[in-house]
Amino acid sequence: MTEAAIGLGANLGAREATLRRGLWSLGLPVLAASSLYESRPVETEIAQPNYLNAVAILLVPDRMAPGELLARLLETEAALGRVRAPGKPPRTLDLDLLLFGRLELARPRLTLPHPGLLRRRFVLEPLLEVRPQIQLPDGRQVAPYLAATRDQEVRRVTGRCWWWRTAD
Ligand code: PH2
Ligand code: MG
Ligand code: MG
Repeated sequence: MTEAAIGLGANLGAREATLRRGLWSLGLPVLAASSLYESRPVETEIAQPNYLNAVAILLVPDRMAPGELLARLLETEAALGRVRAPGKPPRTLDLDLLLFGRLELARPRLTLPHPGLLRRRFVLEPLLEVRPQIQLPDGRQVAPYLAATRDQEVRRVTGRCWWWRTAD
């Protein structure tokens, strides 16, 4: 079994409900899910609504390769209404593969660790909430990188039980 970290994001529609449905739809054991965090969109030219983000740690069976997990993330995004377009437009659901055990990979469609991981506070805060001691595949601790993202405002808006509700 491998532990994978995924980033979840939504800034269109019923954001929290879509994140919850997305996480459940993956059909993999969830070892931990962070609180939900709200932030303004970063790294995009297009004016758009605030994001809700979270990070989840999934338990991936040995028979599932990282490319298969990525395919499942993309299928789930599509099933929940994601329309792909250039320029990082707003989205109902974005599921990003951040870490897959201690694997390092540089393929055209999949880079591990996720290239944006260390510079995005909306990823670092929730990741460190659920795995405060997490390391990169090369052994570096992730926690010290949080300080450099101080200028990005990220607000924790729920506790950690948001994904465990049955209301929707
Ligand atoms: N995702 C992006 C671009 N910008 N900004 C925030 N705050 N949260 C996101 O999830 C996000 C973003 C592209 O995936
Ligand atoms: Mg993303
Ligand atoms: Mg994505």
